[in-house]
Amino acid sequence: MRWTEALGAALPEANVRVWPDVGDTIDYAVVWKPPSDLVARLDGARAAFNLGAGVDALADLPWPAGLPLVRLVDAGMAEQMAEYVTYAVLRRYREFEAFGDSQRAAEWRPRARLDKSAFNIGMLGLGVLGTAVAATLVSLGFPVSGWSRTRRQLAGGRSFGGGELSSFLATCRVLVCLLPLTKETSGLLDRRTLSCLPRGAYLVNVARGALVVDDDLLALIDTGHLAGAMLDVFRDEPLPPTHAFWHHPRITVTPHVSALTLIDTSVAQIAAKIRRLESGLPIAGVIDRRRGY
Ligand code: NDP
Ligand code: OXD
Repeated sequence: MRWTEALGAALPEANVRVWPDVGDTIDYAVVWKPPSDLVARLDGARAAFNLGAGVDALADLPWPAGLPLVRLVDAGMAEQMAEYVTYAVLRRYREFEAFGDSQRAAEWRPRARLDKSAFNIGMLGLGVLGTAVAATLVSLGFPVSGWSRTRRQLAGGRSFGGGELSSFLATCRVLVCLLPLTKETSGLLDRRTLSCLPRGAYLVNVARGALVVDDDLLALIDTGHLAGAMLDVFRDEPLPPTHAFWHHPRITVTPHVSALTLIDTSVAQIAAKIRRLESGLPIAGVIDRRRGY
């Protein structure tokens, strides 16, 4: 198994075991959607490492009090996210969907250039990934604004804090969602909030499906308030074959691939953190269980 081999190679002194054959003592756990039986065995462990940036699947499990839960920090995902979102934004800004419609009708229809200075991209979430994506879009000349719990510095863009969501949304021609899924953010993108976007706005969701209320999104696209959406994440994954998103002409679906967990980079990050913990040093990426991310 690639993960076990990579961990063994990065930590030759470690005894790497695969659940459920993990013996009686676990010092460190490396998990993705762990079963509660495993979590219940972690009394005495020194840390649990999640094989992803999002930790929503760790909520509501019986973690020992005080056990540090550690997420991946970038680990090669920021570059992938920037690629995916740049594609979505350029496709919208350069109107490739409209050219596709023209091609299907065999119509030669040049379109005037859109005013880039008025084509604002809004980042919901200005963390590790949101900030990296914003920087790429700024480098392409797009005006970018961002919303986060606490107001962040956004180089070349305007930043909004928690209570300013509707003012932030009103600025976005494209809204890119890179928020963690928590009790506070679940269902955040519903009819009320999505209606704060200007008419013709476009949604890119690369965070978690449950941030969006599916029926509200569909209704707002069907009434023409929103132009469409590019969705990489869904409430149920795989997206059920009968779901309306699959066949909607203004929705693009990808199968949770916007930023894949890269084995070697992730293992290197985890191994480096284990070494720091063993030396009594602090590490980045320990989640705040109360906040949920
Ligand atoms: P970070 O923890 O670095 O950033 C989270 C951002 O969201 C922060 O800016 C934070 O605000 C903001 N935020 C959190 N809660 C709220 C809230 N209630 N109101 C306003 N802002 C809030 O996470 P990452 O950037 O590393 O990752 C973001 C998410 O992307 C992950 O949680 C995961 O779900 C998703 N993801 C998806 C992948 C995919 O393949 N589709 C791959 C990787 C990640 P503040 O700065 O104030 O703390
Ligand atoms: C992640 C993911 O959170 O892959 O890292 O979705």
